[in-house]
Amino acid sequence: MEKLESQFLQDKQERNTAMIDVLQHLTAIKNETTFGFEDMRGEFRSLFEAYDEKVSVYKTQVDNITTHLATSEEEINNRIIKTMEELERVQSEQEERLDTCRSEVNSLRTHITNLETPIIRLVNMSQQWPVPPSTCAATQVLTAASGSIAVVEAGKYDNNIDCEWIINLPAGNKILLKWIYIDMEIKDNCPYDYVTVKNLNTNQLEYGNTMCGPLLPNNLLIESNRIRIAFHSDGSNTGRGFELHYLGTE
Ligand SMILES: [Ca+2]
Repeated sequence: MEKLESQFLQDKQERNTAMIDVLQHLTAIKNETTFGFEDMRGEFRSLFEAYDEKVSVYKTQVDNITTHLATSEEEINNRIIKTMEELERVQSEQEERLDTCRSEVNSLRTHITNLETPIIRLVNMSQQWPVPPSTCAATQVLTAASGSIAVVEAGKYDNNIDCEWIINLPAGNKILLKWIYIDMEIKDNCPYDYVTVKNLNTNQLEYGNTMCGPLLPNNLLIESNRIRIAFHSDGSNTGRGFELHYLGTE
């Protein structure tokens, strides 16, 4: 009986010891696990904080880029609008210039056409001129629509002569002059022998001055129905004088 009791007590003690061991072991596991959780928590917290910081940086960058893009878009739009306005202005200017050029070309064309017809008629008439020229006399008034004027028909003119031809056509006519030849004593400003053409409506000298020498004056359409052609020679040196054809044109 004593032996059984002793055996029972020994077993009980051994069980207690084993239980204490198990409890200690469990406590150690619990402690380790707790520490582990705390470490993990700390790590997660750091990770979240770093993540938040990065997100904040990215967000700022995205905001900057968005603002920049909006500004750039506005600038680009403004530039496009300005460029379009400039293009429209240039186009408008060019159209205006083109209109002016067209108008000038048209008026020039009209002017040429107006001049062309009487010149062609006069050239045709000159080629088969039937009328002998009116030669030098004190004063001759010519009212025919066309005619020929010469100081002399042939040879040389005399010294000390003055002659004038007044061409008097109906109002509204213009007078076209075509020079055939000119040959008279030459000197600067033509003080000795000379011919002049005066517009009797304006009292202005056509060609600007007296003419002499051998240089053929340009053909001229005078905007007047009345002109005076005058010739003068001094006391020495003569020539063939001049010949011209005239044509009245409306
Ligand atoms: Ca002379």
